Amino acid sequence: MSMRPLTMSDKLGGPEGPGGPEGPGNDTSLLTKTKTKTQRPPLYKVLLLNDDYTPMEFVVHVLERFFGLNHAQAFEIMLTVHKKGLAVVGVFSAEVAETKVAQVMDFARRHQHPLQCTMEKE
Ligand code: TYC
Repeated sequence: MSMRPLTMSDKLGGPEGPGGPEGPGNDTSLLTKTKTKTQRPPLYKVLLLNDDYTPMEFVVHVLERFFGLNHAQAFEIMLTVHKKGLAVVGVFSAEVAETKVAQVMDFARRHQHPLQCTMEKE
């Protein structure tokens, strides 16, 4: 029995690999990954500012009423503002921060206290 030597055209796995140029074993394609970036909305710090006239009890009440703090937390933040000049009382979305600032400013004005509340982008 005589055998001729194998050649490339016998497709048994020459330089191109088994199955020809794109066949199994010779995948030269690049993988494309799709990365989904989740967008977080910008956050805003709501700040309370110190002044010489607003009563401490009024500030504590504001913190309990509009920021959902318990009495101890409210008293602590009020004291921080009193001693340091200002404090962050919460971090919120733009819409919620704007509402809190407006509520505090309106409440202080109605009670004729000069209490100031502002917001700033984080
Ligand atoms: N400094 C005020 C006082 O001595 C108290 C105060 C605290 C006022 C916090 C404003 O945001 C404030 N009566």
